[in-house]
Amino acid sequence: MGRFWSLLFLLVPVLGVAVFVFAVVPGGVFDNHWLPEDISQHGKVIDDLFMFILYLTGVIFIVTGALMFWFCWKYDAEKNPEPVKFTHGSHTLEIVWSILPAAVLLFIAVFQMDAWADNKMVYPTKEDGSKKPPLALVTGRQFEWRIQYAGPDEVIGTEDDLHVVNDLHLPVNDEVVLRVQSADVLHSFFLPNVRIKHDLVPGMQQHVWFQTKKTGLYDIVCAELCGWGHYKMRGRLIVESEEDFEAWYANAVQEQTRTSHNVESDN
Ligand SMILES: [Cu+2]
Repeated sequence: MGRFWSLLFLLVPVLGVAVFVFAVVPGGVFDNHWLPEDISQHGKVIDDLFMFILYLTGVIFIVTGALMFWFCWKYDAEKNPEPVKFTHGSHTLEIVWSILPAAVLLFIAVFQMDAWADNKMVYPTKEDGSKKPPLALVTGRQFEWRIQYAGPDEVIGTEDDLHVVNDLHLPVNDEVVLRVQSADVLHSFFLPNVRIKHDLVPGMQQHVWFQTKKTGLYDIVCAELCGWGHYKMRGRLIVESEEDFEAWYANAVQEQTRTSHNVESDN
């Protein structure tokens, strides 16, 4: 019976690695079902860190799985009639397996510092050195994304703001700052293709910034279970050329003015 359990244990690392391989092989069962396409300037740094940690933990996972299999196989009770001798532990071993993971974690902490500082600490500035104002305010609420563009005066909350729901249009290649907030519960503003994921905490005004490098239609996802309708909290990120963005913006402003005039005349 011990042999059966040994082989079952061996299945864990074998299947784990197989699933990973299937996921990365293009044209395979899952057809490159791994990280979504990266369309941001800073994405490579994040992906490299991710892969580094994946390979590191992957090696430990395989070695641990193989060792567990080997011990189960070798010390099967049916094949080893001699009873086990228990010891009260080994100080040396305990020190080694405490220091090794601590050193690895410390290494990762130091290794990722530059990536964190470059992408999260250095707030974008204008040419004159002043802080770049947010292009729009994104509000997560049960269960949609409210987007409010600051407009020509670059101030959010004024008359010239443009209000949109679920569709975030952005100009490509521009460094974009967004102010993000929640109107009710915890949400997480997730742009998978831009490698941005930011928790929205009620009562907090926060900023995210990034620079895209490719036009196209991408997803906005909520990455925090926020209630019964969480699944439908899906928006669209439309990255377009400067001209297309300007054209869309002018058109949307016109549309907004027209509908608000209709509402006024209805009253
Ligand atoms: Cu949600």
